[in-house]
Parts: sequence; structure tokens; C-alpha cells
Amino acid sequence: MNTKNIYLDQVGFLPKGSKRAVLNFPAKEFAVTDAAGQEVYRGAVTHFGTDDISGVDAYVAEFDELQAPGTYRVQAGGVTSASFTVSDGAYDGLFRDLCKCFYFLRCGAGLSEEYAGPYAHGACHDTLAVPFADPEAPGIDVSGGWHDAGDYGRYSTAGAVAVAHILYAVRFFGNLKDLTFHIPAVPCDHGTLPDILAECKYELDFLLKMHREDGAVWHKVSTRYHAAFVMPEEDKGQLYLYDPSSMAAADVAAVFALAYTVYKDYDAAYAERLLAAARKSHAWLQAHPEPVLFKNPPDSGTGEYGEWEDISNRYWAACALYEATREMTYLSEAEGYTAFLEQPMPDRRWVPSLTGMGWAPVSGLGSMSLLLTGEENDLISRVRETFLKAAADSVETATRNGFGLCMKPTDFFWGSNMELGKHLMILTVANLLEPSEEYRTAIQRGLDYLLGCNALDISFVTGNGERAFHNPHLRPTAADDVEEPWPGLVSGGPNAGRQDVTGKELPPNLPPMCCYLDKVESYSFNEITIYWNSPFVFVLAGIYEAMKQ
Ligand code: G3I
Ligand code: 9MR
Ligand code: ZN
Repeated sequence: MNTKNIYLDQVGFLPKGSKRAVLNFPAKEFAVTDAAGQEVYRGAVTHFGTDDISGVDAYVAEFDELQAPGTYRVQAGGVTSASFTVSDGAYDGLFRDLCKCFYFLRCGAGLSEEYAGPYAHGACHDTLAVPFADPEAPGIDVSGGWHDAGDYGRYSTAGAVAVAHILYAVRFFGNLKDLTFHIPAVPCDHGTLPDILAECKYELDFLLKMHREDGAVWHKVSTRYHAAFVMPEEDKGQLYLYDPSSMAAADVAAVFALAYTVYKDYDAAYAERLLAAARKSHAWLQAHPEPVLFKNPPDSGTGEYGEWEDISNRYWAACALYEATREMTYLSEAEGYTAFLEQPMPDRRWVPSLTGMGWAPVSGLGSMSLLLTGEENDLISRVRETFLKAAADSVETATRNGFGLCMKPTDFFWGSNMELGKHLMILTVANLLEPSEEYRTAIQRGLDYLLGCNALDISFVTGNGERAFHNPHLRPTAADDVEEPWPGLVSGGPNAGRQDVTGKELPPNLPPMCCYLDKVESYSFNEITIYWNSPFVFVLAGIYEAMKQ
């Protein structure tokens, strides 16, 4: 940490975007050089000082004026940065890679060499699953969907949230539907589905299998314990379906209602099936007004995805169903949950509010459905104000450190990069409500952090950036014989909680941003999940759209 470093976004910048590098040593001036080593820009360095997230005594180099397309490096004090590009398509490869990861995480059919190259593998987890609570009952086919993460579990709430991030991006921003990332074509009413919708359909089809005839939704399907580090097709343990939860019923109802609004233009029959299933789960929720929470049963140990409340989930379902059908009962139901969501509760573990966004709090997704209605009412104006207020808070937080990063010390827990994704999604929505350069700059700084402008000098996206992390806690990557993981995987990121044994390898009292190891064993720092990739699909779709204007 004592070496002289120049931290910056190792992928690059859009020509009209704000551009910054951070030096951890004093310098008066910096230069930007092109691929031929020629100086193309020179500017003054300003001293920011030390902050409480990184511990870096930051010196800032800004070069917004550099707009000519090219590949560059920043130089100062005899130090040369990683390279980066300036171009209208600076994030094209990243955008495709982030989306293609969902294909690489597909469970069930196996990945062919045509689409997966060296990461091809055989069919997996396609045996029948039995209820954990009643293992003698007939087996059920729940094959398909995406592996959740570094493990091979498939969890209904996590899957619904990841699909939703992507489908909200499709609803808000046109560009995502034009993105191609080489996956098998899926026919629809008028030709083939856009790649992004074909990929989301793979998970939605699985969620339809997790959705029961009575409207209940199995909380998860997995083996009893996590598999060893083997390829997916070698993980042959019995698959169990774990008890339904109200969070699963609500999240799945919500994502089906949202998906209905997208797929109705492509595959009318499929869309109707989704909406009917959404209504059925909603009816099941109405018949179960008390929370049906989930805890791992004794003698089992895969991902729990436990939540302490289900109101944010019920709110999301009601809002999404309202947006899909415009039936007033759903809107009044949603309004009914807001007293709980909006109450001040400083000591809450997961604070939902109207902007809640994570794998557990999902009220922010419901609020996005309300914004998509284009209607005006009291609830929608409160939603708008809450998003703008949260975005303003992020802008303010970003002034407190040299990285211009909208993260507080308390944001660096397990999956901190999703916390970053949450802030950037809120800023992206705020920029739709009231376009502002302040919001766009905060989004850019957040992307910069993810892509290398951080105290670790690491890009948290595999294959994107000269110094990208490359040892994700991801079973296929650890078990295959390919040197590099596939590109586009987002690491969980720094975690001051250090919940796995490798945390002890780091010195105590590190600033939160430095609590990270690029080690395969480090699941609390360096795992990947579908819902850590999906927020950045939303954010990139948004930044491209915003910078076009
Ligand atoms: O939200 C609170 C925050 O308010 C508080 O300040 C902070 C400090 O303690 O904690 C925050 O809660 C954290 C929570 O994640 C937030 O999402 C918990 O500490 C943290 O332990 C919890 O970690 C979760 C982890 O499972 C352990 O339960 C991760 O979010 C979650 O992504 C992860 O999920 C696993 C699956 O179970 C299995 N598959 C892989 C996946 C990723 O590692
Ligand atoms: O690989 C598992 C990862 O997906 C989970 O997030 C993590 C926490 O539940 O657990 C990992 O599995 C470890 C297990 O919990 C304990 N034995 C070692 C496993 C691999 O590191
Ligand atoms: Zn599988």
C-alpha cells in the first residue's frame, strides 16, 4: 500500500464524460500520453487529503477536456497508470461481458463450445428435486435457470431480483435490446427474441417451475450442503426444494408481472402465462397475510437468503401488478405498505424505505414500477422525492473522498459492490427524473471505482481492465483447466466484516476499502453472484442513454 500509484478506471471513459485519476503521492502536474507515448494533455494536480473509506492521502488529476478517441495512460512523478480508452463505445465490451455472464451461469442444459468456448460443460442439476420436508414425495422437475453464484444453488428471490434489474433496464432504456452477446437464439411471435430477453427467459422459465400450482413458490432448490469445488455436472447430490416463503411468492409475482409488460410485445402467450402466474402468487399472498419467513432447516447448509420482513416484497409485487394491469386494488394495497416502509427506524438491519434495493429489500424495485406508470398521485410524488433525496445524499457523500465515490464506511460489508450498484441505480433513476450533471458524474465515479479507481488498484470485473481480479470464488472457474475466468464477473468487493478465514490474513484496522483479497477461498470478498452483475447492466444501459443526450 506504500508504493506510489495512480488509480483510475482501467476500462475508460465516454468522450463527454467526467474523467479523473487519483494519485496516492504528491505531485504538481500530470500528463496524459497516447498509445505512441506522446503527451496529449497536461494538467495540475490538486490535493484532496485523507478520507475514512480508503485511508489514501489523495491527489486528484482531472482531464474532462480530453475527448479525442484513443488509448491513453496518465503519468505523474515517474509513475505510469494502467491504460484506458476514451471512446463512444468505451463500455461496449464490458456491457456485453456483464450480460454474457448469465449465459455462462446457466444450469441444466449444459454449455456448448459454440457459445461458451473453453468454458463449455455438460448438463447439470437436471435430476428431479424432492421437497426437503417430505423427501418421499414424487420428484419435481425444476431444471434450468442460473446458478446463483460461486455455489450451485438456485434461489427464487435472488433470481427474481437479478432478472428484475435487467428488465427494468429494458423498460427504461432502449439500448439494451440491441445488445448482442452470442447466445442461442430463441424464437418468438415475430422472429427471435433480443439476446437480453432470451437470456432472462432462461431464468423466468425456471422460476415458472419453482412456482407451484397453488401459487406458493419454493424458496430455493439446492443440494443439502454446498458442493466441493467440482464442475457443475459432477455435483450429483440429491436436489431438494426448500419450503415456500412469502418473500419468494412476492418477488416471483413481481418479476412475472414486470416480465409480462416486456414479453407481451414478443410472445403474447408467454406473457399471459407470466401474468396469470403472478396473479396466482398474489392470491396465495393474500391468503397468507402473515410473513412466511425462511430459515435453513437443521442438517442443511446452502445459501439461506433469510429476511426479517416481507413487506418490501409484498409492496414490490403490488406495484408491479398495478403497473401491468392498472387495477386500482393493487395500488391501494401498495399504499397500505408505505406506513411500514417509510417509518423512521435507524437501528434496522435492512432498511427498506421506498428506495430499498438489495437481494432482501426490494421496495425500490416496486417504486420503479410506479414511476413507469407515468401517472401522478401522492404515492408517486413521494417516490420521486425519495429517489431524488437519496441521489442528493450520494452526491454529497461523493464529496467526502478523493475518489468522488458515493460510498460511506458502513457500506463496505459482504457484497459491497451491490451497495455501490444500489447507489448508482438510484442515481440513474434520479437522472431520468431530473437530468443532472452532478448525478452523472457520481455515476461515473462509481463506475471508475468498480473498474480500478480504488485503493487496491484493481478492477472488480474479470477481463475488464489491465489489473482486473482473476480468482473469483466460483466453482467452475476453480475446477476447470482454463487459466482465466470468463470475462464480466463482478466481485463482491471489499468487506470490513471479513466473514471468511482469509480475512485474518489481512492486517487489522485496515480502511474498509482495503479489506479485500483476490483469492478463490475468499468467499466473503471475492465471490460473484447474478445479482451483483445485474445492477451494473442497469447502470451501463442508463449511462449510455444519458450521455447520448
Ligand atoms: O444490511 C446490513 C447493514 O445494514 C449493516 O450495516 C451491515 C454490517 O454488518 O450488514 C448488512 O448486512 C449484510 C448483508 O449481507 C447485506 O446484504 C450482512 O452483514 C452480511 O453477512 C450478509 O451477507 C450475505 C451472505 O450471503 C451471508 O448471508 C450476502 O449479502 C449475500 O449476498 C450472500 O449470499 C450468498 C448466498 O447465501 C449463497 N450463494 C452465494 C451468495 C453470495 O456470497
Ligand atoms: O462456496 C460457498 C459460497 O457460495 C457461500 O457464499 C459461502 C457462505 O455460505 O459458503 C461457501 O462454501 C463454503 C462453506 O460454507 C464452508 N466450507 C467451505 C465452502 C467453500 O469455501
Ligand atoms: Zn447446474
